Amino acid sequence: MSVTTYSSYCTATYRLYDEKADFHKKAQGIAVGLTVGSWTDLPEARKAEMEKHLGRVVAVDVHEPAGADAQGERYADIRIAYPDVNFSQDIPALLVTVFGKLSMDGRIKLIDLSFSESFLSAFSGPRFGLQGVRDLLGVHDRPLLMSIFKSVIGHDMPALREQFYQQALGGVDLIKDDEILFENPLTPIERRVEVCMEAAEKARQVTGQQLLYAANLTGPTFGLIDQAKKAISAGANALLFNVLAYGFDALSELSRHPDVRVPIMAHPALAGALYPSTYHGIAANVLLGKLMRLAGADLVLFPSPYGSVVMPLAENMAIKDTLLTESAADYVTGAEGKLRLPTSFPVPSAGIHPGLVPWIIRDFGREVVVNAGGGVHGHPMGAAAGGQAFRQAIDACLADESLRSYAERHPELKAAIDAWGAKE
Ligand code: 1AE
Repeated sequence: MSVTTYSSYCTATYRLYDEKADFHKKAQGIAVGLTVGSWTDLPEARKAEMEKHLGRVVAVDVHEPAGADAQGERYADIRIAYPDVNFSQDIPALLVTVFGKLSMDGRIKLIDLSFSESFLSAFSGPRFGLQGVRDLLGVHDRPLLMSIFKSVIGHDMPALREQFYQQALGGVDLIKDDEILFENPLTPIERRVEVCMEAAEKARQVTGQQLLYAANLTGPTFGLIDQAKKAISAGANALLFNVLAYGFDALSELSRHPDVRVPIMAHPALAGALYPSTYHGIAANVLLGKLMRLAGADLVLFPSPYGSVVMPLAENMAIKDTLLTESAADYVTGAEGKLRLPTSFPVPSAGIHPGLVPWIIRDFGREVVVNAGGGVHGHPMGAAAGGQAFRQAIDACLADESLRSYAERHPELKAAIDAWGAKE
C-alpha cells in the first residue's frame, strides 16, 4: 500500500535485529499490539468498529546477511502507520504510542518518525528559528560564534561578570550558561541575567556587536514558565534548556508560551543514554533533529565528529539535514512541498577549538553556530583572545585561506593553533 494512503496517520520506522524472527509477523504484531491490542480474536462487528484504530504495516525491508555481507547481522526496517485518532496531538502521546512498551522489547531502535498534516498542524516549531536568531543579531553572512561559561559553580557575581565580559570582548555572537549551573545563592538567575546583560552592553560599546545570552532555565517543571518570565523580566534575551531531562513537551510549552518570546537553545544532556546504541533507543536525527525542531528549539547542541565527545559524521549530517530541511517530504507522511516549521540552528559542540573551524564549515556550511567553552577560555592569551581566534578562523575559511597562512597575520589564531593544532 502506498504511503500517501496514510494522510491521517503518523508513521514510525524501526530497525529490528533478530537472527530468525519472521519480520512480517513481527511487524503485524507491532501494528496490532500498539493499537487495538488483538485483532483476529475480535468478532466481525467489533472489527468494523475498531478498523479506524488499527495500526498498519507500511513496509518491511529485510536485510539478510548474504554474499560479501555474510558476516553482517540480520535485521529489518519496519514501518508502521499509527492512526491519529488513537492519540492526542502532543509529543508524549506520540512517543508512548509508537515507542513506549516497544522500546523495551528486544533489539529494536526507532530510526525515523513522520507526522500527519493534522498532527503537525498542532505545532509551530521554533518561534525564531535560524533566520530569527540571525535577525536578532544582525548577522547574516557568516557562521555564528558562541562561547560557553566555564567554571561557574562556586563563583560569585563579580567573577561571572568578568568571565562574561572577557568572552563578549572576543566578538562572540552568543554566550550560554553551562548546563550544570542551577539556581544557587551566589548567582541566582535574575541577578545573573542583570549582571551579564550589563557586561554585554559594556562589551558592545567596544566591539559594536549584539549578543544573545542564554541563561540556563532550571528548577521544578511546573515552575519553568515563572522562572522563564523572571529571567526575561531581568533582561534575558535567550534561554538554555536541558530538554531531555524535562521532556519534549516542556520545550513545546515553553516555545509557544506568549510570555516566553526569546530564542530557546536545546542542550543535549542525557542524549547519550538514548541514541548511540545500534540496537536500542532513538536515532540521533529523530531525537536531536526532528523532535527538537518540532518542539520549538531555535538552536540545537549536539556532539560533533571532531571534538572531545564525538558523534559519527553521518549522524551529524542527518541531524543537520533534519534541522535545516525546507522539504515537507522529510516530516509529513506522504506530503510534498515546503515545510511550515522554521529551521533550527545546528550547533556541533564539545571540545571545539579554532583549528577545527575549517572542518565545521566544510561539513555544515555557513548555517552553523561554532561553539566552544574550553577552546575560548583555555586560549593561552585569555578568553577574549580565544573568541578573536575563532572569529579569525571563520574569516580565514570564508576568505578561502588556510588557517596557518591567516595566522601569520593574526597572533590570536596563531597562539590557538600552536596550542591545539589545525586540521587542514
Ligand atoms: C555537547 C554539549 C557541549 C557543551 O555543553 C559544552 O559545555 C562543551 O564545552 P567544551 O567546548 O567542550 O569546553
